Amino acid sequence: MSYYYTGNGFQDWTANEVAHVEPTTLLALYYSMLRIRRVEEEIESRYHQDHMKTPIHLMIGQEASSVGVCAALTQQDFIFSSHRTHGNYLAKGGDLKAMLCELHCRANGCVGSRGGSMHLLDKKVGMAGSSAIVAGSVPMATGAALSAQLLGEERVSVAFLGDAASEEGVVWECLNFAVLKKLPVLYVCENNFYSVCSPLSHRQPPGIDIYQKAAAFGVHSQRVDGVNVVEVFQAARQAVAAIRHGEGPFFLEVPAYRWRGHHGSGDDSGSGYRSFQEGEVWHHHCPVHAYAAFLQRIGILQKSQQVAMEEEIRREIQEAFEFALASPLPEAESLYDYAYAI
Ligand SMILES: Cc1ncc(C[n+]2csc(CCOP(=O)(O)OP(=O)(O)O)c2C)c(N)n1
Repeated sequence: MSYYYTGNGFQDWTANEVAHVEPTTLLALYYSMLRIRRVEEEIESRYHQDHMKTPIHLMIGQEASSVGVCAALTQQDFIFSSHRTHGNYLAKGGDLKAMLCELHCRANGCVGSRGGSMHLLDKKVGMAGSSAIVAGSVPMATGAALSAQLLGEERVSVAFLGDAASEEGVVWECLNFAVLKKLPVLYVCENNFYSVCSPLSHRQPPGIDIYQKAAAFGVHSQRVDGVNVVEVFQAARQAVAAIRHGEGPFFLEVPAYRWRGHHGSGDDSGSGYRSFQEGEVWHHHCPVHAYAAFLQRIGILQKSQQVAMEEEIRREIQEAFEFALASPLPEAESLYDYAYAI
């Protein structure tokens, strides 16, 4: 559905529109999106081998929200993710080896093999939690923001949530509380228009957008083009600056299409709930390739640089998979470690 696509298309951009973003940042945004795309493609291509002992939820097509938002944060800031974690974690500076070890259920995974893909956590880089309970990230981020405020710590907390999460009551309780207390929290709604196989139009009434509902709670709220990483970055940067300045919570709705099925590998379009034609509209606005073409047009990305980036990422991914597959499985005796009650 191109309904939410704002039509900004990179073709129409001029260099002026990115004048306030350093060229090094523009390149870093591209590198981070490309890395996430290639990592997920590799995970997908190997998934059928069954070495990864975890369900997976790919976010190919949705890279710009993770990358644009996390580029506006410091390492001390916290993010909380849903079940669709890979992009959020890697964009926040996550360790690819630790992530792949986690997906392969290895002892040196970032959650010691306890989490799998849906429960990545790595406090070193501010990946403070993720939850497969839809909307679970929202109370966690709100609580972390309250804690930072009470402790006088200068930290912004971010909750990534899906469009279906906005149908959970806890989201609105949290928004109300965050506005009341002026909490340092940013809510990022990655709206991909589907809850598993259920389209947004079957679940929410037309004419009232998610970001408008948030605005009705008194949250500073905005919708940005979710295939345009620079637009996401600039909106997140402004929001984070205002949050640090004490202006209270912000909400960004970031629409972008999920190119793959809800979980596992492959595209399930055509299975009855959405069509291949719908996806094709979005494929023309690929957040990674359209951005690369734009950067090349304005002379910031050279073809040779792009080739070198691809090669560096390819090597990193290959090494990380080799590392994960050679890593030890957890010891049976460690089964009850971290268990609070047995
Ligand atoms: C509280 C709760 N209800 C239902 C589910 C089952 N479930 C898992 S993912 C999902 C869809 C989530 O959609 P959304 O929040 O839009 O995120 P997306 O998968 O599109 O990224 C559902 C309903 C769940 N995990 N938790």
